[in-house]
Amino acid sequence: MKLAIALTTPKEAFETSQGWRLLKKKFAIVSGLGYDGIELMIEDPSVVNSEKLRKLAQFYELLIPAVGTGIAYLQCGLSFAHPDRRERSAAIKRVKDYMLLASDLDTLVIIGLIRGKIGVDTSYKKAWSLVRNCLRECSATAKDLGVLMALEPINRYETAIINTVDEALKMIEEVRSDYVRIMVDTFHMNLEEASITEALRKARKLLVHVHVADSNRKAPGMGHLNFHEIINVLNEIRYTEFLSAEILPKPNFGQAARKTIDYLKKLL
Ligand code: LER
Ligand code: MN
Repeated sequence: MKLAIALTTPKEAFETSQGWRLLKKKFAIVSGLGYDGIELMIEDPSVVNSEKLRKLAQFYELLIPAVGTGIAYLQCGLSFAHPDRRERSAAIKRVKDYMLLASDLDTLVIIGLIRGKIGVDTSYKKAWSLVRNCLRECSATAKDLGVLMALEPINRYETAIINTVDEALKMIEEVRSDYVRIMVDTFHMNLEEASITEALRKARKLLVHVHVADSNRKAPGMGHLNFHEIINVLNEIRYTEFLSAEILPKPNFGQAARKTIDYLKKLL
């Protein structure tokens, strides 16, 4: 398994030279600590110069295992479950833009919070079908570009649509595309799964990415999750992709990144 850390990139990182300098500093920290990759949470992929970003990653010998899309929901309200068709089209357009960027960077696109929440006047069934239809539409582009989408179960306090691996597998079965796979996040699993190890075994065939965070969203080792057991099961199911730390930058990004790699390296 390879290790990465997720980095939230502000828009300025791609729009101003000062922002780009700060981004470079983060790449230098992550590379210096010995990580294999850096996952990038990006608000608007259309402002990113993918060639420049690819070269930056290459310079620091970092892979980009995934592009995170949640900020497009948090900052711009873009969502697959939006009751308004035009809003859903905007979310689909944004995900297609993410896929274009992902194709240039040779990476996958996370479908996490961007699927949205159930609207006040929408039933669970309706929201489910809205998300399914949007995923179907996006999967045609995913196929054309050869880019995978990684559907992430998220805990109930952030969305009611797809909280568990079982629900993600059901959605993927209904979408019927080889380009929609599953990823998990240990923080969400801790809140939603009856057994984290059994859920990982169920996800095995379609598992393409793993977010790691402890029970409190802090660096692994700072809460009460059993990472020894989690890594054992990931080895058992022959998962060889990334463990990507999506953690609170506490007390700061550099120290949280150091704690994570020090802790996980001993378990790998
Ligand atoms: C949000 O809690 C999360 O885990 C993100 O990866 C979803 O976009
Ligand atoms: Mn996550």
